[in-house]
Amino acid sequence: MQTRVNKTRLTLIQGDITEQETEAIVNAANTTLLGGGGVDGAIHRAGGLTILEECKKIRAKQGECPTGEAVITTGGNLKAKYVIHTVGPVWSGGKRKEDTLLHNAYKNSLSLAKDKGIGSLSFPSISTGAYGFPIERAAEIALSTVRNFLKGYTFEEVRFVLFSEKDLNVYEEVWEKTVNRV
Ligand code: AR6
Repeated sequence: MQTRVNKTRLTLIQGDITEQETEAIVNAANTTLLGGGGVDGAIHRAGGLTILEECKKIRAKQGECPTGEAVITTGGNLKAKYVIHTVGPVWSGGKRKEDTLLHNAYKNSLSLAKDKGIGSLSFPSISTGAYGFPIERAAEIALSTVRNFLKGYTFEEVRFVLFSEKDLNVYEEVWEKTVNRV
């Protein structure tokens, strides 16, 4: 699905985020910034060791990356020039500020992209894999955070890359609902 939010192209597709040619891709990392499974593992595998080296430098400077925050490295061997590493919350029932923290992860990634002058970026579905965040609730937060950000800023494109067809359907349905609510 492709649509426009003001002047920004918003795309929802099924695919592998490591193959995207947007200027940046977003990684669903953990606070250590040292890699892991899921998207994180795939990005480090495809991007090569440069990304890990840069993550280590960031750690040496600022320590771990708190949940909801974001940092940026180059894209190593990826098509994308940059990787924005953000940390989503671990789902633990919804009473530990998970919604706000997930919102912050998207918002801080978008702000970092804006500050760097990045024209296009791809997001995975942050926190809905190993971290167990219910996907429909996560999709509502992801899409509304992006939509609000795009009220005040224009990218060429913001893309959501969903790994499964099922996840893509959830995001598309949530998007339709959101649009109709406006
Ligand atoms: N492209 C796009 N989406 C993917 C890909 C891919 N190549 N691989 C998996 N997904 P997860 P989280 C989907 O677990 O929940 C890591 O170990 C996946 O199907 O990657 O934020 C980190 O180091 C799911 O829908 O991220 C952290 O410790 C979504 O990406 C922890 O997992 C997110 O799943 C973060 O957990």
